[in-house]
Amino acid sequence: MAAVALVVAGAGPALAINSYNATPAPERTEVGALVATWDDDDNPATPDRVDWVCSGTMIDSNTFLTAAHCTAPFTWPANVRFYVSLDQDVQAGLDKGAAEHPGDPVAVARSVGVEGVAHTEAGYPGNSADSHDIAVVEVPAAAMAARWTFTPATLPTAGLLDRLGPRTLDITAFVVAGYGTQEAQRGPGGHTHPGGGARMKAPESFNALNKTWLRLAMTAPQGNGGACYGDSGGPNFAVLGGKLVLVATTITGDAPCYATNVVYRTDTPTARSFLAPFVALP
Ligand SMILES: [Ca+2]
Ligand SMILES: [Ca+2]
Repeated sequence: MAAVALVVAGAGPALAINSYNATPAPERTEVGALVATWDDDDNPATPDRVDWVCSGTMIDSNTFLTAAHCTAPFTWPANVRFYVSLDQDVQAGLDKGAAEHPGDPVAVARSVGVEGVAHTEAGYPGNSADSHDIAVVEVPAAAMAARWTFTPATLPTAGLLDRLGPRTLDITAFVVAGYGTQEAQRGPGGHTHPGGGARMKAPESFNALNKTWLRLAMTAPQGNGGACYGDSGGPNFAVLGGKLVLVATTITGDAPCYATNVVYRTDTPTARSFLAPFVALP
């Protein structure tokens, strides 16, 4: 199992939300990209790298839900800075920003996003039963509202998926969203994101449920799509009573990521106790 952060992970899945059965998701105004600047060559004299690295979701006016493997301090150089962007096409914005602000990664990041402060669940990376792979980025509400109009996602009540149970989940529609891409093609001049960096969505269906994980089928023949690099931290919604409920966040999958999206539940005691200081839970 490989973590699916775009930059943090080394090798692994190769497909993406935008690879099959996926469509742009401009209506998912609450879904955003996690953008970072960091010293990627251990040389403070050269400019930091700037890129989108993960996905996430606004769960109230100032809290962006993402994955711990996207923010954990031990996975980053000490000078990392995080920004949240709710733009539809973050890659296009970064390309434009890079042209306008050469050698100034902070200005490039600010051209697409609002800077925030990451809070990573203290128990991450946990164990296979509970990875504690959840984090938030706290952003200034006024700056977010000045830049974007968005409706925060609805979180589940405690133990919602257990109460629904496999029979109901089997007939429930799921939607995954994120900015993920195929594995970045890196070269001496940087790298490219084939088709990635824009907000996409795809349908999924129920596969299995355990204490902290939900497994969602992303099999193409069934009409499903799925998640891959850069989709980490992004939302997996259950469609319940016609409304989208953010029941889990994208964490990992089976290489090469065409069968199952393995997502971390937001209705568990671990997730809820972590989120409680940041958001009013239902
Ligand atoms: Ca550097
Ligand atoms: Ca909040």
